Amino acid sequence: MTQAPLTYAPEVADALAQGRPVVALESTIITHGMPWPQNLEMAETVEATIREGGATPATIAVMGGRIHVGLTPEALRALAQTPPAEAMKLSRADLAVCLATGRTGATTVAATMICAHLAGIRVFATGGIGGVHRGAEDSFDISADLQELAQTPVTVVAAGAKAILDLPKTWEVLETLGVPVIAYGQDNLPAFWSRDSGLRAPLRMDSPEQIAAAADMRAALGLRGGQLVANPIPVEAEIAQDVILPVIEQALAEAQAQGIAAKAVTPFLLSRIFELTEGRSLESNIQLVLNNARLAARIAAAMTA
Ligand code: PSU
Ligand code: MN
Repeated sequence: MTQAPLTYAPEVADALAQGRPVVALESTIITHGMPWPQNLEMAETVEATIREGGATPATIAVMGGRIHVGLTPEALRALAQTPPAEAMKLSRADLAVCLATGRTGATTVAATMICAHLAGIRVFATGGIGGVHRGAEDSFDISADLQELAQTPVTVVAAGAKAILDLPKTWEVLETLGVPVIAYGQDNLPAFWSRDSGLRAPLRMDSPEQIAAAADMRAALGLRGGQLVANPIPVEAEIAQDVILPVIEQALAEAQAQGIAAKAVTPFLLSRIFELTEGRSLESNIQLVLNNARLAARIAAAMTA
């Protein structure tokens, strides 16, 4: 039988063998979510932030028929310089095909959760998860990230779902799927670039220890799936809802007029919002990822304590 083709960076293998905290990181945000060279700067700073938090970073990507769990500085740079058209955007549906054909692939939230779980990593930090797209009643475009949260036992730290989505529908689907959506340190759900979506969170927790204990309890109860920790962007980095919402509306209208569909939707919207805000959305996006990395490192430490 074919074995899962995992290649560990030496520091990740050591940390896992010694029971030290490890935080997984995705790579689609590098290849399809941010432009060069800010994508590399973000990826390097996120790794450094996790190290400062006392955990080992494991950025996950597919290269040469192997799942790489932790990338060398050279591999990280090469990935950041790969044009979006040359890297597959991998979710549950395409992971095995990418591996079997030896192509280069960047892992979304869903694929990163699968790989992290195979590698024995229980915590993962990202920017924002995918979710139910606006107009999903016609397009049926619902990110596979939601199904993955329902079945793979990894705690995902994000700044909510990306505000380009239909947020109320996204939270409804997660509730239906039995995924705990936990706002960190506040009563309302954050909305990616803004701290407050105006929507009340189904659950709230105020410490990494509680979040780690809830993950252990799910396992003890035999419940499948992970947890979503919705961590609000730092105040100084947020873009107010009344500023970002019209920009999102304009980007969505352009996507529709140009017939952008399927996997191209999220990358198109993110890059148009970046242009329309003259880079401000990207700076906020980077700051919220760093903030999520800090919290994820603390949760990983609590899970190994
Ligand atoms: N978070 C970001 N930027 C991104 C993403 C997350 O700050 O680009 C990526 C993640 O990999 C997520 C994906 O899984 O966008 C969702 O894509 P889709 O809507 O096509 O499922
Ligand atoms: Mn989609």
